[in-house]
Amino acid sequence: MKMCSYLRNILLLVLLNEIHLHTAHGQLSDDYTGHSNADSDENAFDPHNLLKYYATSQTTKEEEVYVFPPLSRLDPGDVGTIVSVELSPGRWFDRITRAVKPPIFEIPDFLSDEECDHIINSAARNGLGTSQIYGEDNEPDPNTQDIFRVSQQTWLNRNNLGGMFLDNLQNKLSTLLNLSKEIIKGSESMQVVNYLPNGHYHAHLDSTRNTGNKPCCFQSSCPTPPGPECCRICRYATVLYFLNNVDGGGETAFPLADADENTMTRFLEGGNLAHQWRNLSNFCHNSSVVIGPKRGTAIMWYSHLMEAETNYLGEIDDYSYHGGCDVTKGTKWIANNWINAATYNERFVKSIWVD
Ligand SMILES: O=C(O)CCC(=O)C(=O)O
Repeated sequence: MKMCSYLRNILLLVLLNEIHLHTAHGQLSDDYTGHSNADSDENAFDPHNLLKYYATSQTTKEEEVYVFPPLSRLDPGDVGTIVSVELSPGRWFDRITRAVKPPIFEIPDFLSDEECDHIINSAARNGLGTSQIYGEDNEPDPNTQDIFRVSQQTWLNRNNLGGMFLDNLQNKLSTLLNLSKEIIKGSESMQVVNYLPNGHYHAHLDSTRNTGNKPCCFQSSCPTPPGPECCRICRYATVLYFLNNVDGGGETAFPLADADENTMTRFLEGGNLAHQWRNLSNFCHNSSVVIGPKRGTAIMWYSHLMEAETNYLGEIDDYSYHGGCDVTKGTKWIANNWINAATYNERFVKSIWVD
């Protein structure tokens, strides 16, 4: 009896191994030929995970073995490198490297004036509310009365933006980031943010450190809005769009981009230095990368490393701290597209945003 079930498990393992490699390979050859596929690497294949997955599945039918597409990563080259990229048929854009650690790119004129207006108008129609910080109340600091994030925000989906607009944007993002369209479509909705004078967002990370065993929010059934008690935020990359020209201030700043290790160690020790550097009302122009808000420009950066052995979501990148400096005059509109990605261990779990 024992022998029988042993043989059945061996048979199952061989079968699932074949299905798994077939599915992962199909995904890759469709979407980005020429990239390494960690799952076809024998060292990366972990049969225990597959058996665990099978234990929760009802059948061995091929379509039930889902694999999240592996990631890729743009090579930034040196600071100042300009690469011309065709992001939609016949339309070329400059991709300028602004930092290497993390890779930060600026893409001027990524959105047209009409596209910027369309996003602002859709947000205004939807209505904006006071911006929140994930899982925390945005209360004033008791010592300084300083508020960490001062802005209004809303979320826009396909219903708000329209199918054609969103499809075009998602195609462009998939090409820009060299990531499968499935990853882009399975990512969070677009967040639109409006700042008035004195509005800002002090330096923060867009994603959560993977310390506990909580699932990624985009792969879990947490209540809305999700909180840190339930899931962690898994944002591999951010694409931020400046939607208008600002009369004064409103830069996006990265206080630690390309910093040396010593500086990072001192920052991570916390205390006064970290507090000062994160306060962009004071520190904005001491930051190593400061990008002025120019209508239509997109900034793109990675908040996580990519795990080299697997090509899935790696550690959070502490060099990616960033925020919005004080608006000193006028108003500032931006939008964020956060690109969610799975870790190797969670690669069999689909995004809740796709069917
Ligand atoms: O407003 C900016 O320039 C930065 C915004 C930001 O960091 C965010 O919304 O997460």
